[in-house]
Amino acid sequence: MSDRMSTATSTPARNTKVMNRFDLTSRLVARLKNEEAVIGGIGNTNFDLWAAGHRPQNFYMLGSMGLAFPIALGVALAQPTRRVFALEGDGSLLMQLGCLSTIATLSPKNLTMIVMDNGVYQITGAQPTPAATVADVVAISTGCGLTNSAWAADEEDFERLVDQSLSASGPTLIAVRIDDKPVGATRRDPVQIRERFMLGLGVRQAL
Ligand SMILES: Cc1ncc(C[n+]2csc(CCOP(=O)(O)OP(=O)(O)O)c2C)c(N)n1
Repeated sequence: MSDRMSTATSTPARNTKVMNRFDLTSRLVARLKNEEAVIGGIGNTNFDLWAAGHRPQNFYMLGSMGLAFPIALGVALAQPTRRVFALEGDGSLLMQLGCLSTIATLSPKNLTMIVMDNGVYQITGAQPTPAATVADVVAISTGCGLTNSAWAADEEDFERLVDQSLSASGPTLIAVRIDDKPVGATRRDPVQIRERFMLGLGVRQAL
């Protein structure tokens, strides 16, 4: 095996603390002022977003992996004065990598993406994802043209990167290593989730 190949099969270089998704989600929610949209992906990101305190501006993806960032891109482009956050699991992002180069190309500066990397498809039984061994989501994101991409070293660094993203000149991707502690559950009614979100974003009037 060549040096290059042996490098490619080593664990990604992530000098970061293993943190907790609910704690980080709660830290993010605590920093929100009011009108920010937050999109949670399938998997546990949307459960912890719900558990951190439901807001009308939250959207919880159900059913399809990897759509948190594409949905957030749409919201960010449609409402450029609104800050948009998106939370996605590593497994889901790896299934939908095409979105990263699209987001880099369109470059909405009001978009902050957070990758919750536990190295497993936790919700379906903790099968390992490629991020557990070979794939580094920050390296991939940077390679797709998202130059504001970084691993958060610890909780304080996470909060610093979130704050920094608010004044960045383009989209930001923050990756965090997390444990696989179990989480709660959202109420799973897709129509209700969509209607509530559209009301929350002011694009639909209450009946
Ligand atoms: C196209 C597709 N394949 C498989 C599934 C089944 N599935 C739902 S969530 C999930 C794992 C999600 O993993 P990750 O995004 O890393 O989040 P975590 O569960 O670790 O929070 C899988 C395999 C699905 N919903 N859609």
